[in-house]
Amino acid sequence: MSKKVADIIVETLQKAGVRHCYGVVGDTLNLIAHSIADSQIEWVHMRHEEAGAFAAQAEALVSGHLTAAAGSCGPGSLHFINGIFEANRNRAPVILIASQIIRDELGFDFIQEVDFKQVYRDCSVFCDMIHTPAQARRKTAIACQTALAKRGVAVLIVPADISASVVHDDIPYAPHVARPVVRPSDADLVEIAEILNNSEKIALYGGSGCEGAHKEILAVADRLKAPIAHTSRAKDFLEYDNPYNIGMTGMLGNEAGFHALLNCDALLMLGADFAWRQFYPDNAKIVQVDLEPTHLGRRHPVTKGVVGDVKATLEALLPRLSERSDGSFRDGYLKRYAKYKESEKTRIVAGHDGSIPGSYLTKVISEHAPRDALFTADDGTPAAWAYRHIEANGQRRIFASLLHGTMANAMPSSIGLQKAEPGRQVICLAGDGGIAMLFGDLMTIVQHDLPIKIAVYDNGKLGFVEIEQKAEGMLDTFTRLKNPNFAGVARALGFWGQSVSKADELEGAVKDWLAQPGPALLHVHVNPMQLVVPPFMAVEPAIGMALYSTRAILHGRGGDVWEMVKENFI
Ligand SMILES: Cc1ncc(C[n+]2csc(CCOP(=O)(O)OP(=O)(O)O)c2C)c(N)n1
Ligand SMILES: [Mg+2]
Repeated sequence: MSKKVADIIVETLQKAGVRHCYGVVGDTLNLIAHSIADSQIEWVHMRHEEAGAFAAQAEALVSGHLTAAAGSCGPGSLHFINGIFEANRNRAPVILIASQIIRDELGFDFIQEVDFKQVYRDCSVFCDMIHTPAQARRKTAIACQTALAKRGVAVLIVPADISASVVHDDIPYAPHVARPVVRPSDADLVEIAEILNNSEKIALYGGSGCEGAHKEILAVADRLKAPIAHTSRAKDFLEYDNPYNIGMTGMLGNEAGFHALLNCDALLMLGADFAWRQFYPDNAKIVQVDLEPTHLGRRHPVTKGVVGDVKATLEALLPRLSERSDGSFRDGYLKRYAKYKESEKTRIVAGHDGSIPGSYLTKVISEHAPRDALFTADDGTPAAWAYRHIEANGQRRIFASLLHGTMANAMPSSIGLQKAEPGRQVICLAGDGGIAMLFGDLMTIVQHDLPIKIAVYDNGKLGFVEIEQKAEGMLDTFTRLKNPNFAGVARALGFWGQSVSKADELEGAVKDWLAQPGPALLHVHVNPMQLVVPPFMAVEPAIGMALYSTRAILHGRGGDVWEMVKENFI
């Protein structure tokens, strides 16, 4: 049977499970867009392709389904790049259809010619062009299969003349995705058990690979009398219903998680690839379990690294572990964690003079959000507050740019979450810097009538960067933002919009905002002097803050220093 290649591509995407395609149409993409319009795949009309890539990866992460993005040639498909890095780093199964100029003109610097293979090589698990009409189905199928199997981005480059071709198509190439159960060999399990059975102070450290293994992790922790610390990406999977939880280590963590990891004599790392080396113990035996062989020992030397799915590995390991009777190591850190949580009740409150610290705003949102809410948080202070103050419960999820660390991720990611989960409340915690960067896609939210709730944390600055600068002893440089009234702008775009700046009006405003049936934006003037303080005050930042304070006073800005001290340390 003869078929148009554009139809073959779209049919294959649909068979691979694609439900939405995010993008902007144009020239070389028009035929594929036409086929999408005739298919079950829904087109989500973005205003900026980068936002489309953020949305696609968020949908792929929350649903596990392959999700598509598509652009026109040259600048159109180039614009996706930062979101595609985010997607690939987050291991989101995404396929980008990068349409291309006709083959006859390739290589002659034709108008809008961009070599996408060069551009996307470093941020994809598959990147290739359909070279002939006859290979369209086979190459699309293998692109989809690679994105799903290797969990990342497949970039499929499609010249316009190929999309327009008609080809005899009767070979049933289709994507296959196997999900084998992977666990270490018996000999490896014996070795791991020996290390753990012969250690005194054992700590568990879980990463995002712990998804779906809550029960098994608790059983191992119980038997070993080990506290469980976790990465920020594992918060959704390990914080809830967990009597052994001691929270996070790292810059966003707390002192219980931080010290337990440094003071244990055996660390069992489960699906964790935490990048910051200074948070690993130097004198402990480390056992690392990870599904990805290349992650073993890449951050810090480990005693024993094995390849395995966390759930299957722990199921097989548990019968080999002897029950420990001494729970003093674990209980000491559980007490420290409980003390830290208790102190939050008095620390995370309205600011002096009735101002609203970002941490307090986040806590209030967490208290009023539904049990199954989906949150996105912008890189900057919103992500720090989200991981500290949004309460996990096994249903909620938080999506932030933890690996790529990009600004502007939150609002467009919320579009993908809401498309994937129309029945759940999607709440976006945006920075005033972050929201401005891809502002245009607020219009996508209105155009697609998505009832997303956006809170803008307006501190009038690139706050996180300012904290970095102060920690290095610098005066704040190029961080100030002259902002509009975001609520007014939102209303002009078709959102419900309201501003709030007084702590005693915050709770009512948050309730009103979350109760809106449609898209709603709450513009919150947050305290501009609040710092993100790590679980320890390392010597360098402490000296840096002192230097900043001295410099600020010398420049006649003693008031700023006093505000900072008052809001963070008194
Ligand atoms: C695309 C991009 N540009 C710059 C940065 C560096 N950066 C990290 S956080 C940040 C400030 C974010 O400001 P805002 O969104 O207002 O959040 P705040 O920290 O003020 O709450 C900047 C500039 C980045 N991570 N990504
Ligand atoms: Mg800001």
